[in-house]
Amino acid sequence: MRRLIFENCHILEQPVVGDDRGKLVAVEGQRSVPFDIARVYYIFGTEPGAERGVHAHRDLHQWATCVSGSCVLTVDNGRERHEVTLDSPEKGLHIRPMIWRKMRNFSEGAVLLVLASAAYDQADYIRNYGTFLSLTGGGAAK
Ligand code: T46
Repeated sequence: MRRLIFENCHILEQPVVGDDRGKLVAVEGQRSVPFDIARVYYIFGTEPGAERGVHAHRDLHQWATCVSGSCVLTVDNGRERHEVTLDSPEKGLHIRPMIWRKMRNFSEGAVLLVLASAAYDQADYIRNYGTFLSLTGGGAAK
């Protein structure tokens, strides 16, 4: 199921396969997420009060889910800003290119799993919010 956060930004819920042994979610590129999966990384051991992200990507698609614990992801397209709580391995946020993101409020033991459409590339990052706004044509998001 897709739930719209704003244009270009959706929560994608994944089907859960469950039986009396427990649960399993399989995520497949071009099927359960709308891009080929080129890279997987996960963030864990986050220090209390830490903020991560605080950038946008030019071309990268990502799908992020907390497979354990929770965190709050703020997404901003230059015009609108929303907070999404990731607190279930059954749902994740599809973050398209040109979305400014910040992650915070990691619970103890949180593990944020991210599937990405391309290999790690520093040149794809936009780290200056003013540059991001000039590229999106937005004013500061409310
Ligand atoms: C994003 C959010 C959600 C690598 O060597 N390879 C990688 O694939 C990644 C993602 C990071 N790194 C290195 C680069 C830095 O030395 O790991 C270190 C921490 O990376 P960064 O400060 O970029 O981590 P976050 O949590 O601020 O951002 C990450 C992703 O970089 C970013 O693409 O959208 O998670």
